[in-house]
Amino acid sequence: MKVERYAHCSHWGAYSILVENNEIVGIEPFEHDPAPSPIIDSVREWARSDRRIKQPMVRAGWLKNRGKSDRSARGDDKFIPMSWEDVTTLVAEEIKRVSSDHGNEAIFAGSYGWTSCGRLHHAPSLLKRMLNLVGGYTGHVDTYSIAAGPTILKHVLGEAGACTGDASTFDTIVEHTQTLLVLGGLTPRTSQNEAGSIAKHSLENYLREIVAKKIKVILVSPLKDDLPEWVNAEWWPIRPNTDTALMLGLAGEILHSELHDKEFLARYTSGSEEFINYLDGSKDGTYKNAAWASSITGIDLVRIQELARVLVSTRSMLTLSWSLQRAHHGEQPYWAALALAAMIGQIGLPGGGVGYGYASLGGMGAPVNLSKSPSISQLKRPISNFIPVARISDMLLNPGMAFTYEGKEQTYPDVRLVYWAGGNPFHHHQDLNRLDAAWKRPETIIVQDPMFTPTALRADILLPANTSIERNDIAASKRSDYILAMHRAIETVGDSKSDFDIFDAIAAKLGVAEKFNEGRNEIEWLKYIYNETRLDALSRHGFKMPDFEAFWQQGYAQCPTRSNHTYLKEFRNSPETHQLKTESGKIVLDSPVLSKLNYDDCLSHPAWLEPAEWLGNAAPSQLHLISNQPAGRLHSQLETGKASLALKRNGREQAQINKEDAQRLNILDGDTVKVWNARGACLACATITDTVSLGVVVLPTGAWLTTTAQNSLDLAGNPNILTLDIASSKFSQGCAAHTCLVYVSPYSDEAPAAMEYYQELIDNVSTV
Ligand SMILES: Nc1nc2c(c(=O)[nH]1)N[C@H]1C(S)=C(S)[C@@H](COP(=O)(O)OP(=O)(O)OC[C@H]3O[C@@H](n4cnc5c(=O)[nH]c(N)nc54)[C@H](O)[C@@H]3O)O[C@H]1N2
Ligand SMILES: Nc1nc2c(c(=O)[nH]1)N[C@H]1C(S)=C(S)[C@@H](COP(=O)(O)OP(=O)(O)OC[C@H]3O[C@@H](n4cnc5c(=O)[nH]c(N)nc54)[C@H](O)[C@@H]3O)O[C@H]1N2
Ligand SMILES: [Mo]
Repeated sequence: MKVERYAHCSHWGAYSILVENNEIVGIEPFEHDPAPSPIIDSVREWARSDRRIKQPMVRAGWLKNRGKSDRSARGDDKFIPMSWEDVTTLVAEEIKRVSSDHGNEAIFAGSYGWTSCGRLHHAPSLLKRMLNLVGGYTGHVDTYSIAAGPTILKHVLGEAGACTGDASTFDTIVEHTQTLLVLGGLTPRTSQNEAGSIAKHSLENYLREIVAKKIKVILVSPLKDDLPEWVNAEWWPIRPNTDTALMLGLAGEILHSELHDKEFLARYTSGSEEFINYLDGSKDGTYKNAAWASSITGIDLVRIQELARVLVSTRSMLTLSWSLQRAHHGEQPYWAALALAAMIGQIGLPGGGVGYGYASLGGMGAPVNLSKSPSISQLKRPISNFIPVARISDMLLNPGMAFTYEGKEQTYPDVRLVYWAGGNPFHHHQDLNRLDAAWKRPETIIVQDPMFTPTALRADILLPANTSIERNDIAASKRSDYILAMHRAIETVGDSKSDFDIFDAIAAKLGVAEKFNEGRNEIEWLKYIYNETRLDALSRHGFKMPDFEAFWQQGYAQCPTRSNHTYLKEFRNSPETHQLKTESGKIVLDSPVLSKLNYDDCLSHPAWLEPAEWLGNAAPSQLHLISNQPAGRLHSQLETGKASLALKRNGREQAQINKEDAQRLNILDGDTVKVWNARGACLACATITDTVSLGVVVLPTGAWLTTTAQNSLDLAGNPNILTLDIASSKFSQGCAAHTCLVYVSPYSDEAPAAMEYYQELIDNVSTV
């Protein structure tokens, strides 16, 4: 049998799949990728996983009573196999019933999740497209990745671009920056992935240039390996969630030494007087100086004083990871960094100022793609109901309750039908025991996913989508310079179908198939969306991309990009003609709008506000939990793939803990530990290290929630059984996952193996 090669791509990069007799026999990285991600080797797992949903199924109790079923049985009831013909009829009837009895706002299709990187079979977009043809749905705003950050930046910079890929590019930093203050990290761990694909993983090359140029790098993070060791950064282990105090302390020191750029503040900012009144203590009696910052952050006072001088006397750049705003009061570090950069006065100069999210995704800081990203339209939504994405449990538990977002009052709809396609809320949401209770509320839950995820286990109707390697698609991202072909490499697994075909079949039952598919099949759609991008590149940028056939055969095409970009350069050159879209047309350091709103959790200026849970209010044996992104997988995807398994110990996730804390808590390296608090508990394997700061435990996300029936102890190590489900603030309502205290103790009881136990959970609900 001949080995065939298929060009393919995922969020973690491009690769070729080698196939012999419908079996994947090898994976080869994309030839132009300087640092391919090991996650590509996990891809073959999709084809042969025991965790695939092999056919459409409906929960027995739901089938009997439909919308009036006993919802507490979700997760325990057996599933009954069903044909595609019958199951799509059921789904269409349910959509029609809920829409006519309760209105379309009772259908929740916010359906957050990363799904596949393909732009045609993009499950959440196709779900919205289908529902928009029959009256719409309740959707969501923002993402779990970023909510507090972009919400405050929109308000104080007039746009969120500085944290979504439009900040100054790395090439200008490498060339001009002398001091690089990294808050959070710049790590290949997170830059492996990019939403929609990444062809060239370039972070490492930029970091090598930073080292070669002898740029001074300071890493402020609870984790030393948030920067590769060879960068030789100075590591400042900070108490989690206290970066705002550090930056205000730096600003206060600069003010005290009269080193602040008064001209910059006057010409380019509004509200600097009020902000300075806060810094120097005129407002609240506390000078925000190095001593004050040191007492909150745990960072040495002299270091802070010295850095304040270095930031103003050299070309300095501040970078903040997205993680900093995924926290209670997550607006504050982003706004405080902007205010500090304004005091320094280098915003808009090459290599100076502040940027957000570098390396949080692989394309952040890389040249920006200028062409239109290929996509299938979601069409126009007839209704406008929405929730902030991370308020899903709040919505399900409190129909009709009021909430605020960006200063405006809204209400939670009374949702009866939840349709989730391409996301895994029992991975991504906080306080999963609370979500589990909220999840019992809706009358019907439909889940469309290739895998029997913890969310799928808790569904009424299961629609098995196939994976990207079983269909044709196109990958593209506005932060990547290539469009990549995703060739179908193997036959579809079991009775699964492509997302497009599933929605097309339901659309037919709803009587809107022609509008849904516009008469195009898969390959015709791919040609159509590719050509839109190609024409756009030519007409707007004079950039020639190959025709579809040439692109499809070669497997990739380059797009026009912009490099050497300095954020706010035009504004700096001419603030009058390049006014920002803010209340003042300038950078806002004190906001009359926020002042009027009078929130206690987002004041009119950047401010240090204690988070709900942090080391400053912890009991002596409590630790701050950092649930960061897993190195060996994308979220919960491919948890049993090669790259993910390589980082588990004894079949569980590793909880990294400082050796002094471990000693104090009687924990030995390799011990099974219970990580717990009042919200929940999970098991993990302790890894003892000195690269995690004191008082901190690191447990990455993505282990599949594997709870035992007896005590709902999660055997796998999913940190979201522990995290706090509160909003970042009333202003942004974002996810606050990085604000969480826990206890860690040795666990000596007998504990089942996590992955085997998960398989039992699947078997328990399957009749076949
Ligand atoms: N504690 C804590 N929690 C967090 C975070 C944190 O830092 N700490 N981070 C948050 C962040 S930033 C994010 S983005 C979220 C991520 O949360 P999610 O995006 O929900 O996580 P994924 O595991 O990527 O889920 C994608 C789902 O899509 C399915 N899928 C893959 N391909 C296809 C397909 O072709 N079709 C269909 N229909 N489905 C497909 C996968 O099997 C998987 O179940 O997690 C958030 N949760
Ligand atoms: N391998 C892999 N890469 C991924 C993903 C994945 O699942 N796997 N997910 C992708 C997604 S969707 C997103 S949104 C991005 C997220 O990108 P990030 O938000 O940048 O990633 P995190 O891993 O959550 O956090 C990065 C580091 O921030 C530090 N940190 C946490 N809290 C604080 C704090 O209060 N102060 C300071 N100074 N540091 C803190 C932690 O030490 C942590 O390791 O990652 C993307 N990249
Ligand atoms: Mo994310």
